[in-house]
Amino acid sequence: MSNLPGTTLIRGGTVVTADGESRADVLVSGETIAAIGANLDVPAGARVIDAGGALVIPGGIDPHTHMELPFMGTVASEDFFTGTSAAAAGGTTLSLDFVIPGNTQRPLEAYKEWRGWAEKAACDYSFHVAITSWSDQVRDDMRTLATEHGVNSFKHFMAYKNAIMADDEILIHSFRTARELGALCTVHAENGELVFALQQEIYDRGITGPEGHPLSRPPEVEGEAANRAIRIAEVLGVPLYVVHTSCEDALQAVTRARLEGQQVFAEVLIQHLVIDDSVYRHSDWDQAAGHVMSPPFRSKEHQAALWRGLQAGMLQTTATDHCCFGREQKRAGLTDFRKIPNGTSGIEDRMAVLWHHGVRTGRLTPSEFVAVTSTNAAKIFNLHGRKGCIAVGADADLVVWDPNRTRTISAKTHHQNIDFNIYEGMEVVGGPAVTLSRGMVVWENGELKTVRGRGRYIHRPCNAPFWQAQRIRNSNQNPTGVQR
Ligand code: URQ
Ligand code: ZN
Ligand code: ZN
Repeated sequence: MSNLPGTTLIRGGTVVTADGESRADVLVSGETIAAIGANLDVPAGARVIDAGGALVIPGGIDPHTHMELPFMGTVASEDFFTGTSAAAAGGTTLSLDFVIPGNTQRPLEAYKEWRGWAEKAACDYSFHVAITSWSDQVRDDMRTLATEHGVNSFKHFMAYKNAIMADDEILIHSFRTARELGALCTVHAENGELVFALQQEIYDRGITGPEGHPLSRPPEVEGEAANRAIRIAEVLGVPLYVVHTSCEDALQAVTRARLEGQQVFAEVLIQHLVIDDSVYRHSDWDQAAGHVMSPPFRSKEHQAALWRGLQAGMLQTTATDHCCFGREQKRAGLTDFRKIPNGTSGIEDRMAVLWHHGVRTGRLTPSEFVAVTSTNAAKIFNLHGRKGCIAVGADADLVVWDPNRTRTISAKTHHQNIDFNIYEGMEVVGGPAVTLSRGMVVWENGELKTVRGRGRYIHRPCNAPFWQAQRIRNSNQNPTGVQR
């Protein structure tokens, strides 16, 4: 049976959106949704997918991935084809990845380089662009990227000193330019100077193994940076998105700001919800090192706070920070934890793990699941209407979600290009029976049907209506007093 886009009727399912559930059929014509309704007629020649007993949800959006990232002396093992294919196997049809300029590289040059790498993608993708230095040229490149290349979000790593770290001066220049462009600022919130100092202190005390990693990045280090970025964004009047919020310290900073009416959005990684810091005390070095990522895994108390934050709407999106470094790559830090490449996988498991630990436990409703795995990210990054929804005219990124599909997660059977899986052995109930990417079946009956290069770069316009509610709290930023 051809899986190329044509006319497909997904029949008998329960359509679940961020706003509710309804028994409805979904008709796909070519790459877009053509009709939604009960008992739709089957057009001549249409392919029929029987979704009886299953849910029909929007394709997942992972707002935080790093395919083939050059980092810490190596390159992430997952590339844009294998990574977006593994995403489809898990129900994710759009990845927001990161362009991260090298030390002397212009943002625009880096962007063009990453666009080249991503041409092999199997499903759609887009790019946040990191600002890792400052000059008039960087400012000009931000303007070009925002006005000509559909980049509406700029990333700032407040950690990784002597590498890609942005100090306060860079934050201020970049945030001001983002405000002028109507773009969103995002941050990796850890105090990079503190991390650097603590790493040195811990190493000098003779702690060289992976257990040193979380010791050098305690929650206070993240909480300080999150609050600092939030305050800078408040004073400069720009919307802010905090990536991988991993602890209560950072969550409290986000919550305070949101309750004050500031436009701060925040993301949580699935792995931070279900894996705790005991992994760093594993007797097997490879097991412990395989979990080295930043911010690190935290105690169960922080996990409970993150679940509350997700349920309360203080955390709006779930992501994976999919950044794969296999066993041999991690062993670069065999005698010095500071040299273990930071990153873990997860793009294939994100939605099933959240369904199992979120919906099946009653923490989240199916609609909230759709909101935090797809719709909210579409709204925040100004894609809604085309992505992250089930609506006539939207891209036919759809998942027939089988709430009873069971799987035991393992590196032996996953589709991710890495010899390690942080969820190894976890049994999950709930998963994609069928995934469609712009109308084409890319995953069905446990089989990948992706086509190399069929993924498209998705432009994201600035000035998202979702951000316009931003109250400019500092009057000198808005002398006319006019609400923008
Ligand atoms: O910091 C990030 O988001 C990238 C470099 C992935 N690595 C990680 O440990 N999170
Ligand atoms: Zn990060
Ligand atoms: Zn990341």
